[in-house]
Amino acid sequence: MRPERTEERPAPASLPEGLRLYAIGDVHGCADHLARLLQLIAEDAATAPQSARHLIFLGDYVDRGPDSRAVVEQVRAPLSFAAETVALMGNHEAMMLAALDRLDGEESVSLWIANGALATLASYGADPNLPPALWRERVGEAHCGFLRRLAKCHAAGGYLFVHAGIRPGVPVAAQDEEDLLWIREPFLSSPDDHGAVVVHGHTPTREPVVRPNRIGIDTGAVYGGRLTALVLWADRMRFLHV
Ligand SMILES: [Mn+2]
Repeated sequence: MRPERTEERPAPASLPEGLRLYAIGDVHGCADHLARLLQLIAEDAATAPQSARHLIFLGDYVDRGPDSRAVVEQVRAPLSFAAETVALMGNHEAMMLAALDRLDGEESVSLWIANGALATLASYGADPNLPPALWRERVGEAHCGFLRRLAKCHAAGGYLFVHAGIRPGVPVAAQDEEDLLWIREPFLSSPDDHGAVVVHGHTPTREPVVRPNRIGIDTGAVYGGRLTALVLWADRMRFLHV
């Protein structure tokens, strides 16, 4: 699909002057999409040379798609156009870590396998028939440590960035980690003002969803859709798609 840079439009919240923020939705092993999207972001960033550029990955780097290892590598790599990069944890990273650590024994392994782990294991050259302790060896301490240290949410200006969403009516500081990584309803249809506009991935839609209280940008790259970045600055926004 052809790369697209949408027209700028009013945003539902604002960022401090001089800050330009890029948020990237669920990648799921689509390393080629990510490389093309980062190129598009670099081109967009060049149009705002005076701004500080921050990059936020919304999680779900692994599973289902062709090259999870390469995606994790790309997310870890410092990017010349971004002064700061924040990588959030998705439920797929949580499942992967639980399986590698065998937190709930066999159950955590079968949950991960049922959610696209075979593609991830293949990308790391790990044999799914061998015990998970050996998978962890293939993934390596650098990647395991990186995944373990991923943040669960990030706030900037009038926005809150999180993988899945938040539980309506619960203050951000009191949110359950499970909700931040997994929630769909009642978050998705909630009309509540959450105190910040929630920017999230996790629930794929054909086009980004823009509501007064949330912006969803998982456009299902791994299901044949596009990979999307949301660009935010001042009280404006646009999307980049590949
Ligand atoms: Mn997810």
